[in-house]
Amino acid sequence: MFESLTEALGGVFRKLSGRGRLTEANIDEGLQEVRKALLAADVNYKVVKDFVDKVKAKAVGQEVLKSVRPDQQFIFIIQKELEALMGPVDHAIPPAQGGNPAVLMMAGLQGSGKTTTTAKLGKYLQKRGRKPMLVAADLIRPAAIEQLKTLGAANDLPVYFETGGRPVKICERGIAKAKEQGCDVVVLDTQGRLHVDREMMDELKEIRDKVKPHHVYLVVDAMTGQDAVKSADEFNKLLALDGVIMTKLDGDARGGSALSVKAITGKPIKFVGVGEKIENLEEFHPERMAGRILGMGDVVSLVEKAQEVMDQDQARKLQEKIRNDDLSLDDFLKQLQQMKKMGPFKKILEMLPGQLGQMVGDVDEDEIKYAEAIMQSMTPQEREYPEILNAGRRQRIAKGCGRPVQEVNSLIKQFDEARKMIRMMKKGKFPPGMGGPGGPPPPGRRR
Ligand SMILES: Nc1nc2c(ncn2[C@@H]2O[C@H](COP(=O)(O)OP(=O)(O)OP(=O)(O)O)[C@@H](O)[C@H]2O)c(=O)[nH]1
Ligand SMILES: [Mg+2]
Repeated sequence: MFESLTEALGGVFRKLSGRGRLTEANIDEGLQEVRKALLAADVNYKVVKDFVDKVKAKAVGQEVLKSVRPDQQFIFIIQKELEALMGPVDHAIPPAQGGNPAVLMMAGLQGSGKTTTTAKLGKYLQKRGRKPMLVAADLIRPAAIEQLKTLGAANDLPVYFETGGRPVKICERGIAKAKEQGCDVVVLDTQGRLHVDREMMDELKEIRDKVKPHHVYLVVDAMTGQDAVKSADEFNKLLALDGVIMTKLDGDARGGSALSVKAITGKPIKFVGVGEKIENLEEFHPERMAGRILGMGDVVSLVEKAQEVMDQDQARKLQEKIRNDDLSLDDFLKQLQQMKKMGPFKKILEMLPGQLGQMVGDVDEDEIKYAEAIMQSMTPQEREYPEILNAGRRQRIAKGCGRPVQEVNSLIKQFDEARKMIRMMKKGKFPPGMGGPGGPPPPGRRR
């Protein structure tokens, strides 16, 4: 997602970086490329035109600062405009009032991800101390109720359902039930059709008018590209949406729809779905997304993710060990296992800023699995004191995990090197390219 856009923009910036200053001519040339890159990423053409005009107006009127390179200046303007294009976003979910739960209504076309997102949002809220109740109000698709019940049961989320009847009544009774049980937020799952049609819209409007949800969210599938934007516009006109939840951003969608939704509908993306699992729902932050598009990485999300899965206690112990210089292979293994909880490595690395992300960009998931297997074939003593790993022990480990002994050797070597690097960093000597106090700045790929 966004890789080709990032690549293309990187090319534009590299070209500009050789110029002395921003002139109208080189701005035009750069913008021409930006325009092409955005269109290729499937951004709506009207949005592209507007965007380019705005960037140009800002860039041309810009005081040329001596200390700032033209490419940096250009990137800064584009970053700010990208943020403005997608934001601002308020993720707040209203609180319960006078014992009445907040009500969130989902709407969207068939297969966009409403039911999955209903459960994800329930989990998201539960993690933040809310007491959600999910309501199965899709009476059209035969398996819809079962699907939500299963998701609820697997994730400790109560689900209100009836086997037949009118969705609007089911929603009303579901909300009453939620109130009775002390739930403070209700998420309504509704039916979806292949296209925006009269019957679906009448039903959704009826629910909206009678139930008066605090927020109506449209769930759209990023993979459907500009169609997602078009349907968002139609839904918005009929339902007056509060926000959009874009799903399947983990797929190979080009991402243009994420850049177009707000400009076309006036409603921001509030959350994004990044996988099929219940925890794969993230708040949408335009400034982070803009950073990611520009190849500067989404370090903030990465840190948040790490904090969510890392065992704080273990992290503290690890810091302690690094300080005392007694890092063992056991710590290495634990670290690897914690990292694995953050999700596929490829996804993690995508969030790192340009150069760093590319440097480690081709990690093989299998290699990581093998490394884990090798370390698990060691005895606790061997992991604690890697020095004792002689040839005989290495042979045994290789047999134990079914990997060639060379692989065992290279893992031990890597560990040694990591240890050396940590020692160097502790002494204030940073390895090339990693910056560090007083050292040269990292050779940014894009800036
Ligand atoms: N990869 C990926 N798959 C998703 C995501 N969100 C939903 N899905 C998948 O998309 C498919 C459809 O999701 P549903 O939640 O059933 O969609 P729906 O909108 O309720 O569909 P209908 O009830 O038929 O209208 C399922 O296979 C989900 O697992 C996402 O963010 N990433
Ligand atoms: Mg559904």
